Amino acid sequence: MKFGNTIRRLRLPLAAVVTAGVSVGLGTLVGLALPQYSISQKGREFHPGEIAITRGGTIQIVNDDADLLHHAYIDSPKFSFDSGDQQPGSKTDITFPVGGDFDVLCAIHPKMRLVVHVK
Ligand SMILES: [Cu+2]
Repeated sequence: MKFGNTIRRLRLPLAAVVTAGVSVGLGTLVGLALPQYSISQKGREFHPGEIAITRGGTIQIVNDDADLLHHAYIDSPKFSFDSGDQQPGSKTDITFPVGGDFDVLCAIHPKMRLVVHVK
């Protein structure tokens, strides 16, 4: 990890964020400084199942799957995350500080997979 490098990269224009061509059928972008993408977990699936964001971006995973518990996590050499148990109705933010392609998985439902491309 070279922090100098990371800091330099963070200065990339955030305006490039929205050009990722992602169709987010969910949620509403409300003019926040940083775009926040909303991911549904209905039917034991992430919707959308794939998303592209820029470094420093945040996605929000919403457990809108009735009374089911989910448990989102990322286990990669570059970046790890663990939501703990996601209670029904809860919202979990994940901010990606580094670039790369990441799988968000569910510890309870092995078939659930969300691919996040961070540029
Ligand atoms: Cu799950």
